[in-house]
Amino acid sequence: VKLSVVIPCFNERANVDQFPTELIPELQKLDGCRWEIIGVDDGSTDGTSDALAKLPQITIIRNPRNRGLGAALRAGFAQACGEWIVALDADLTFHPRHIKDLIARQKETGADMVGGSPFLGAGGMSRVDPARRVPSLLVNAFYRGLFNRRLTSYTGIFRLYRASALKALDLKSQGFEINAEIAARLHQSGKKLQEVPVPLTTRTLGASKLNILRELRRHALLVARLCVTRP
Ligand SMILES: Nc1nc2c(ncn2[C@@H]2O[C@H](COP(=O)(O)OP(=O)(O)OP(=O)(O)O)[C@@H](O)[C@H]2O)c(=O)[nH]1
Ligand SMILES: [Mg+2]
Repeated sequence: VKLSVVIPCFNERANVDQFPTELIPELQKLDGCRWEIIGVDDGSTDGTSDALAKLPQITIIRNPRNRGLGAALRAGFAQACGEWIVALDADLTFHPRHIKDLIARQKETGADMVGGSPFLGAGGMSRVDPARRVPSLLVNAFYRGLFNRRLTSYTGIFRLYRASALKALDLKSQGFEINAEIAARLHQSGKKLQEVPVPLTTRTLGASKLNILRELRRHALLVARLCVTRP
């Protein structure tokens, strides 16, 4: 098996500098699994690409201009050659040590997607600012209603995907709503979705890229698209 770890990075130098101690050892511990890292540097101006270039097994996609998280993930997925794909935040708020939990659940269940959810059981959000936590709770509650509570987290990035199922989707999102689009489209096409509890912490290095009003608008447009078109 081969695993592609896709990491969107927009001005994340300080975090990427932690990857040799925080990410690489976790990948090396995965038994019998070959892996590659796809870093998508989306017009960073802080030397993110230079930090990515120091990593083993890395492919870097460099966008000269910032095109948003959705476009970055789509480019990363298209480049991935693994049979399995993990999407991971650059800011280490979901820790790479939990990649093995996603893989274990996939093996138990045969799922096409396994999400890491802070809303499930032992997951939890530690030290996450209420201004960040409340919109996330509301948006997820909305998607849960729309999709019969199949998942607890529709907006989280940290997931394992069967590459063939993910690549079959015609994804359109530009921003952070891409994670909800993927979960919704896999649900609509009858794929098997699973979750494991994973803690979400708050970023300690670098600045947030999230603009809540812009992303809420994008979620509203996504919901309209999901209701009108089917995969
Ligand atoms: N390639 C790319 N990555 C992005 C873009 N915006 C955000 N990201 C990355 O997506 C991930 C999530 O962004 P964050 O800024 O951490 O957003 P968040 O997790 O909702 O908010 P905080 O953790 O509170 O900052 C990080 O790895 C970012 O570097 C973008 O426009 N392009
Ligand atoms: Mg973050």
